[in-house]
Amino acid sequence: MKKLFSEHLSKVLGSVDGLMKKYNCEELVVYSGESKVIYLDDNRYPFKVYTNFKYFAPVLNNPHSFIIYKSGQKPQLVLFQKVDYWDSQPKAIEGEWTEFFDISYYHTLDEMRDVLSSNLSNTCFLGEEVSRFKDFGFKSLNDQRVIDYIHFARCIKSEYEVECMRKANKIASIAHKAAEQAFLSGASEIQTHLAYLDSINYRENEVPYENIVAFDESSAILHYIDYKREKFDAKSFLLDAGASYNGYHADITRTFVKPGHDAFKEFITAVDESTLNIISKIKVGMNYEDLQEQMHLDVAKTLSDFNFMNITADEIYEKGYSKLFSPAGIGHYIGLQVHDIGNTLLDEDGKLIGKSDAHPFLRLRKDIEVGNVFTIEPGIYVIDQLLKPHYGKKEFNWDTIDQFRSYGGARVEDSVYVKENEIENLTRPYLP
Ligand SMILES: [Mn+2]
Repeated sequence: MKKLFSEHLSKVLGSVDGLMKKYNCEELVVYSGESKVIYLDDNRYPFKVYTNFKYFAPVLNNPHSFIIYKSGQKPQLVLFQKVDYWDSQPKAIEGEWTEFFDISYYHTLDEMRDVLSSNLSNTCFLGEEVSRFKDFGFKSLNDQRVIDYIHFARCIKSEYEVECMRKANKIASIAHKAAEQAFLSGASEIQTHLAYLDSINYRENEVPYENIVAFDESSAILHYIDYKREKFDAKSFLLDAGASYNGYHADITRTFVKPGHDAFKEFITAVDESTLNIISKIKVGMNYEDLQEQMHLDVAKTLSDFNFMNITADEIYEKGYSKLFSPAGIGHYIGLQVHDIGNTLLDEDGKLIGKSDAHPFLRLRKDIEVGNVFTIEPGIYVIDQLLKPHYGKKEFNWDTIDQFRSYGGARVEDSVYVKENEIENLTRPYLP
């Protein structure tokens, strides 16, 4: 891992060298961020480190800290460590990666200005809380061109980053299995959620996004997080939940059903086969939006195979009816952010790709490149808000749709890594 990290850091610093040359800046300062106070309260929201800060180093829980880098020099990591008796005192930072940084500490916010260079007129600043820094004399605060340059570079993952995501998938797979067992043994939605956290010793704010723990018809609510407290005899369970390693995320969805519901079990299998089918179509250089079309071809076929409609799969696809049952995007970049950044950038100069007219919810529609990591997550749901305008139409088999409504829907989501001659599935080694 140390060698991988060293290569990763060289890649990161290499792209920073490029942007500093291009935008005439001699030094880059990246600020980790601050924990926010609830309005007119003295409680704080959980601290979330600035993603471009953790791109340099796996330091996740140190607000008020800095990465300072000058081209060709060893990067500095300046960590803030408050000394007081109210909070547990931070420990010295550890890890084999630490030797690649000059690490120092400071202890009161009054010292903050002094830990930075005395002259910042050629220093670009990146990070939140720009108001604190507005009188420091930086060359620029969050210059969009600098941000774009880094975000574009982040689309191509280093081997270190991929290894972190493999580990995140492994952790999430343990929790997925625990949640499946909780569901099968009759737990409520919230108990199933807690079983997920418990199995990997996570507190609630450590999951990379709020777990979607949806039983029965709630599975049709795409971002369902209103876990029911009461137990009931649920039939199906859609779990969309992740985990993290060194700040890199996993995002996995599986759908389960209790024994005795053979038709829905086969339906889940069809969605699962679609996930693997779409992954098998991935080629370097193709546009990601083509995978969205492949999903709709698969959805149309499944809707036809399971008698949701009285017309052929081709007609379902041509008429756009698959979008009623599958209204979401096929996936997204993943990395330091669950929906990783850089998805709209066509180049390092910040040229943007707009939204798709055909698929406005699709987050990613760039050409697929070696080094990308993204999710593939087809799903089919019975969403009455979308079906309502079509109620009564003879092309739809409403009896079948009524039967499936109580299961909500099914989604199966893996993450993949695009290599030169192979598409590596980062999820399947750990979870069927
Ligand atoms: Mn996802």
